[in-house]
Order: sequence, then structure tokens, then C-alpha cells
Amino acid sequence: VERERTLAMIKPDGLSGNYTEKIKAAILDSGFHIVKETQVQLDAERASLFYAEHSGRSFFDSLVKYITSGPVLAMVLERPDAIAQWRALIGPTDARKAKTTHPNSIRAMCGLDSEKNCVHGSDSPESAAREISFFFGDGDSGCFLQYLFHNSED
Ligand code: YYY
Ligand code: MG
Repeated sequence: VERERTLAMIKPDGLSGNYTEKIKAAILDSGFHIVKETQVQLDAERASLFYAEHSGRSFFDSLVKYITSGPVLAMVLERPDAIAQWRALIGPTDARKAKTTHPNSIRAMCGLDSEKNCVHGSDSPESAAREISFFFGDGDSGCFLQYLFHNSED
């Protein structure tokens, strides 16, 4: 089976709640390799870019506020079928639902509700490629680096 990469992110409540080691243990126990990681503080502009597909949704402003409320830890995970396997490990979007239907999932362990759900996972090969280059790409492909570059010219 071909190896695949996905973008995982521990959200601010996951970091502030000291769940990082538990989440990493679950990742490694499930056969993923952590290929790259970076801890960054997103601002509203970069957070809005990351969640661009949700702009206009009722929860968008609140989501941006939450995801910028503290640093996030982005990781590139690799294993066969990584995208689907990581989605399965984190559980459903609504952490309240996760606690009843997927009690062993990461969102059941450290999430709170449908917004504060402590972790992110790419949902397709296209979003995995976009999200990995958002955090780790260089030059034109990296939104984070592009943003820094943009600002340094002001
Ligand atoms: O991919 P996933 O994170 O499981 O859910 P999405 O439907 O892509 O939504 C992205 C993000 O938006 C979700 O993790 C929390 C937030 N959100 C929300 O605050 N309220 C909702 N009703 C749905 C999503
Ligand atoms: Mg999603």
C-alpha cells in the first residue's frame, strides 16, 4: 500500500489543555510517522485563509477567533491511507457526539463541542496538499512564509 501524507493540527485548547503528549502517543500508536511539525500563532488573516472554504458560514467568525486564541501545532503525518486513518482517529466534528459514538477518538478525549474540538485533519488529497503547503511550503506555496515575506516588505 502506498504511503500518504495528511495535515494534522492540535488546536489552541488541545495545546493549553496539555493534551499534546497524549495526542502524539495516539498518533504513534496508530502507526503514523510525524514527518514535520511546527508551532505557530495564526492571526485572523492566516486563519481565514486556512478555513477559506467555510467563509460565509454562520460559525466562521467564531471559528477564526477560537483558532487564533493561542498557538496551534501543525504536523505532517505519514502512513498508508493517512488521510482517512487520521480522520477516523480524531472522530466526528462535534466532540459531544464523539464522546458517545466514538469514545476512543481524540476529539472524545480532549474536545468540548462542535467548535472547540481540539484537532484538525485534512479531508481529501487536495486539502492535504493545500494544508501541508500552507504550513510547510516554501516560496509561493507557503501561505505562512508568504505572509511573513509580504510583511517584511511593508
Ligand atoms: O473537518 P472538520 O474539522 O471535522 O469539520 P468541518 O465541517 O470542516 O468544519 C471545520 C471547523 O469549523 C470544525 O472543526 C469546527 C468549526 N465548526 C463549527 O464551529 N461549527 C460547526 N457547526 C461546524 C464546524
Ligand atoms: Mg474539514
